[in-house]
Amino acid sequence: MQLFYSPTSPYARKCRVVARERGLMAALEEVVCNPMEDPPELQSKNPLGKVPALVLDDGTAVFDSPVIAEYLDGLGGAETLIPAAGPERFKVLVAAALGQGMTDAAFNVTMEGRRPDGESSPAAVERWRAAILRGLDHMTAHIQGQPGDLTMGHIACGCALGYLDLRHGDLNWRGGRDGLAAWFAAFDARPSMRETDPN
Ligand SMILES: N[C@@H](CCC(=O)N[C@@H](CS)C(=O)NCC(=O)O)C(=O)O
Repeated sequence: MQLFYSPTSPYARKCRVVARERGLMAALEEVVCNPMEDPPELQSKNPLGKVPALVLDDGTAVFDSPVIAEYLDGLGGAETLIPAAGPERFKVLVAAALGQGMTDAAFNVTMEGRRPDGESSPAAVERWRAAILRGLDHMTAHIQGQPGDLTMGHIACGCALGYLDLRHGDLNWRGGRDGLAAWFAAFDARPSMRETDPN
C-alpha cells in the first residue's frame, strides 16, 4: 500500500499514527507530496486532490482520513482502535469526530491567514477559533472517558492538539487545561507520535 501524505498535514498524521500503532509499517510505503502543487499522481487517485490518500496494492484508492484510519485499523490485530459495536463504538466515533472537526476549524484558520490582504474574513476566523476553544473544553471533559487507553478518539484528538502546537501556539490551548495538557504530554511521547512529528 502507498499513503500519500505531507509532513505537516494533521489529517495524514492521524493515519500515519494509526498505521504505526497497528503494526502495519512493513506493508505501507509513505509517499511525500504537496497537495498545493497539484501533483498528478495524487489527483489521479484522489479526485479531491487532498492528502492523505491511501492506494491499495490493487490500485483502489481510499480517502478521506477517517475512512483511511478505519481501513488501516481493520488490518491490524483483534484489539481495534474503534470498538465493533455498542455504546463504546459511538463514544470513540464521537471523540474522533471532535478531533476531526477541531482540525478542520484550525486548518481553516491557517488557510484564512494565507489569503491576500483584504480577502480574509475576521468574522469567520473568530467563529472557527470559538469552535476550537469549545472543542478543547469538551475534549478536557471527555478524553479520560474513552473506553481503553488508546482509541481512534485519542489519536484524532491528539493529532488535533499537535496541529494546534504546530500552527496556533497563540491560542495557548494548555492554559487552564492542566488535565488535557498532561494527557497530551503522555500521548505525544508515544513512538508513533515522535516518528510523525512535523517539527
Ligand atoms: N477531510 C479531509 C481533509 C484533508 C485535507 O484538507 N488535507 C489538506 C492538507 S492538511 C489538503 O490536502 N489540502 C489540499 C487542498 O485543499 O487542495 C480528510 O480528513 O482527509
